[in-house]
Amino acid sequence: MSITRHDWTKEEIIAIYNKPLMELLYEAATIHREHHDPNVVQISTLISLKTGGCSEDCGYCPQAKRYHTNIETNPFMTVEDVKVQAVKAKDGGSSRVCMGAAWRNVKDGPEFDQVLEMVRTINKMDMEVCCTLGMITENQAQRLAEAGLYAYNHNIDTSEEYYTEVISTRGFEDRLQTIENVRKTNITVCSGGIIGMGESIEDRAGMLVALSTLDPQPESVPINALVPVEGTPLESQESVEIWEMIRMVATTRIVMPETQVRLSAGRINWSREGQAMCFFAGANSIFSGDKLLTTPNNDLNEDMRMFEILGLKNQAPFAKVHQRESVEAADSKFAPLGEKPKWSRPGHTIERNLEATVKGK
Ligand code: SAM
Ligand code: DTB
Ligand code: SF4
Repeated sequence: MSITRHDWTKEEIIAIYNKPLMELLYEAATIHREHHDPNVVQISTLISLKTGGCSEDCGYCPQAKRYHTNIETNPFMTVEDVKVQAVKAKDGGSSRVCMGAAWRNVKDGPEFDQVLEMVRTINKMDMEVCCTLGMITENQAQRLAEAGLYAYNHNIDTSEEYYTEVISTRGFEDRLQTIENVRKTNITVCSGGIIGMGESIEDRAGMLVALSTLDPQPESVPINALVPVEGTPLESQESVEIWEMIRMVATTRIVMPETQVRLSAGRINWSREGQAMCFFAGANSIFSGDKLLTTPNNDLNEDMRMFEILGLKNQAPFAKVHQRESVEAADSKFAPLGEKPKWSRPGHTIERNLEATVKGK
């Protein structure tokens, strides 16, 4: 069984990334099978609570107001509308709802209170809830945790060196600080980045060093391929080839064996065969639904057909919590008395998780 290391160097990661593809795939797939069921893929659905008008200058982002992109903006969503979309997502086989807002950071007040209510509402539907709202303080993370938030997404996006080429309005350190704030609660960390922004392989490796040396490593790592959007500084960037995505997924899997690796933006451009190779290389999560935040995503029926062809099953909500709790229950005679399991969350018992069944397709 491969162990989880927190001391990966950039040189080691570059060497992995550049291995002959068949060797890289074999190594990644072997590690993947040691830690995960290779036939199970988790599905998340995105909901954009507040679209566009953002003050930041992230060079890839259609939601930054300074770039005058052609996106549909919307007023802050109501709890009722979110609930309707979450029901739809659950019916479509999703185990997690991820709510995004085009904010630099979270501000205490009525909108944040509404987000907390949305978190409580989705939690009651027995779905994992994730938020991506920009920077948050430790206190805000704690309030989200109390509402039942399962994961917080905050990407580092690229290497520390390349970061300043893409974003100037907030620093790499600020990103790490938010991740640290989330880590102080029982919310799981979702953090990854984007390839195809003009960065080098060294930068891709640098990003993986930053993520893999976190201890604990993020529980999920989204790998986005840049979706070039007209009006943004990166509008003319050439799309990444599927081979680069496969290499990036495989390398991520090798350096972060336990994490959930999510195929994120850009998936709409890939063939079923390309995606199948990504799953073989260790990807075990996708975003489903016809839209990401502002850009189109793969058709749900197409995705379900792909799952059928590949014999993939979608993961039940809280499957990971359940898995951890069973291991911990078996080991309990060795656990220090009174210690709370790392993965325990308010409102979720083993019984409830057992009720959640993995849908066939
Ligand atoms: N405003 C919040 C923030 O910046 O953390 C949350 C939403 S933001 C859109 C979430 C992530 O989506 C970004 O960090 C970036 O990695 C990804 N993303 C945004 N636009 C993208 C694009 N055009 N292509 C690929 N990924 C993109
Ligand atoms: C992540 O890493 N990718 C998702 C989610 N986390 C929030 C967002 C992708 C956005 C792609 C561009 C858009 O649709 O606006
Ligand atoms: Fe704003 Fe987030 Fe887009 Fe950056 S990535 S411009 S912070 S919405």
